[in-house]
Amino acid sequence: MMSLQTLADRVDTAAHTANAIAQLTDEVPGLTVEDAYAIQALSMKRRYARGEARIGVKMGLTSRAKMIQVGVDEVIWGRLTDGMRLEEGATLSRANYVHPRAEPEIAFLLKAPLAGEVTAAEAMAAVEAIAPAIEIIDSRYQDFKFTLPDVVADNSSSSGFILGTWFAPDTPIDNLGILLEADGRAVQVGSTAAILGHPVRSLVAAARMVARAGEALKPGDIILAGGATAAHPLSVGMHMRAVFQNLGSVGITVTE
Ligand code: OOG
Ligand code: MG
Repeated sequence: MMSLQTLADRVDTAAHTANAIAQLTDEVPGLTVEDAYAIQALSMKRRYARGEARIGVKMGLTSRAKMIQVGVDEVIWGRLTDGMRLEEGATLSRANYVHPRAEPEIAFLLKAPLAGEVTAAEAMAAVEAIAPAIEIIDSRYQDFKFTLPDVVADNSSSSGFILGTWFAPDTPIDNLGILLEADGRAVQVGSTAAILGHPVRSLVAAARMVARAGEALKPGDIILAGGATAAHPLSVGMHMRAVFQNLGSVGITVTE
């Protein structure tokens, strides 16, 4: 069996250089989800060594639309760094990605730690603010095709995110309409209710899953709840905008 470090080096280099690779499970069919989270942790160590800092986590495959699009039906998580954050209204350079896609999400900002089994009420009590967001995902695997261990090892396709305006934590987010627009044309329509029935359930899952890895969600952490709709591919020149009922919009323009 290939060492987990070798596989971590491989996914990290693919992300760092924006080059597609074959699925790890092509070569290591027995790769477990546990191995995959260990590979993710090792690959993130390389990013931290390059100067990036962990600033939160992202949850993935928390809606049916997302599970169906990628053919994996388990909730997953990955780590977010300051290097992945893009400013609202800024540009994204297509050259830095393999095959980027955008998806509308809800972001939580924490004011208190969260770890292990917590209730939805306990999770909400730890929230400082809520924002609309776009996540940029970019699988490092050829053709955006992967199995569950592959995507987990690849930091759950994390590659960028853009946050809109922060709102008070008691802002209702259980069923807000969402429109994802590419150059002003609606490409996805959905609701925050698609995220596990309520985005707070994703925060509850984050507390549990991150604790299983021996870590905790900390004050100041940003947690992305997962795409409410299928993701849409980004191309050069495109203006991508997500419009959220009551929460405003978040946008990004793609350059070469
Ligand atoms: C995996 C990451 C999923 C989400 O919000 O569901 C994700 C992928 O689709 O490549 O970020
Ligand atoms: Mg996502």
